[in-house]
Amino acid sequence: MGTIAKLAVAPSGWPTALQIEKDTVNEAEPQYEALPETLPTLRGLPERITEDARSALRDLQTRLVAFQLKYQFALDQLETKINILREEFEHTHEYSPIEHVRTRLKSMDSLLAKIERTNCPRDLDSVGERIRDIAGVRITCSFVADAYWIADMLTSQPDVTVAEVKDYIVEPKPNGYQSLHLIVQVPVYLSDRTELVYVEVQIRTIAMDFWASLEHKIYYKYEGEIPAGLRDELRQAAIVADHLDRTMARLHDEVSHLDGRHDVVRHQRRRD
Ligand code: 0O2
Repeated sequence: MGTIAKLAVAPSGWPTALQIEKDTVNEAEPQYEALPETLPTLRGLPERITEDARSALRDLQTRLVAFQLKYQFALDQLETKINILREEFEHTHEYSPIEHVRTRLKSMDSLLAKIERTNCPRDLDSVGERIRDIAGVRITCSFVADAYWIADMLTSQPDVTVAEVKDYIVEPKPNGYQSLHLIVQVPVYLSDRTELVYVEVQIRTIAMDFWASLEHKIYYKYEGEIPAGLRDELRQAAIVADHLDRTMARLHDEVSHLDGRHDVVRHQRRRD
C-alpha cells in the first residue's frame, strides 16, 4: 500500500495497553487497516455535479492529502530520532530507557470535532497552527526519571524546537492522569520548501500508560460522564500506579548499586 493510501486510513486513535501486548516490544511500526469503502472519493458523486465543482473537490482532496502527508513525514522523522537514541543506547549500555513507541495521526473525525470545539477557523493554515496534536508520538518508559531524560535527549537536538510543555507528572490532572506532554516542531524538507510541523510527544511510564488507557476507554464508554464511584476508584488506582512507579524506581536504584553498568547510566543522567 502506498503512503497516500496508508494516510487516508490511518487509525483513529492510540493503540491501547491491551494491544501493546500483541505488538513487538521496542518497535514503532504503526498499524494500518485496509482501505475502507467509505473513504471520500470522487467516484460516488452524482452526475449533475459540474466540472468546476469536480475540479474544486479534486483540488481540495489534493490539498488535504498534502496536509496530512507532512504530519506523517514529521512522525517518521521523530520515530527515526527515537529509534536511533534507543539503538545507540542499547548498544552502548545494554539497556534502554525506551520501552514502547507508538505513533498516530489524528483521524479526520476527531480533527473536525476539535476544530468545532475550539472554534478554530476552517482554513488549513489556522488548523495547522492551532491544532498541534494532529501528529502524536507516545513513548513508554520504565521509570519516571527516564521520561525526563528522554525528553531532554530529544529536545536538545538542534532541529527539534519545544513549543509547549505540560508536565502532568509534577502536577497530575484532578482525575489522576499523569504524563509528560511536549509539543515540538520539526522541519519537514519538501521538494520546494521546508515546513515546520507540530507533533505532540507524550512520555509516560508503563504504569501511567496502563491507567490512562483504561481511563480513556471508560471515559468514552460513559461519554465523558464517568459515575462518581468509578471516578473515585480511578483516582485511587492512579495513586496506586504512582506508588508502584516510586517503589520500582527505588528498587531499581538499590539494585543498581550492585550493578556497575547501571551506575554509569544513572550517574551520567544526573550529571547531564
Ligand atoms: P487522543 O485520542 O488520545 O488523541 P486537547 O488536546 O484539547 O484535548 P489539551 O489541553 O490541548 O487537550 O492537551 P492535553 O491536556 O495535553 O491532552 C492531550 C492528550 O493527552 C489527549 O488527547 C489524550 O491523549 C491525553 N490526555 C489528556 N488528559 C487525559 C486524561 O485525563 N485521560 C487520558 N486517558 N488521556 C488524557 P485527545 O485528543 O483527548 O485524545
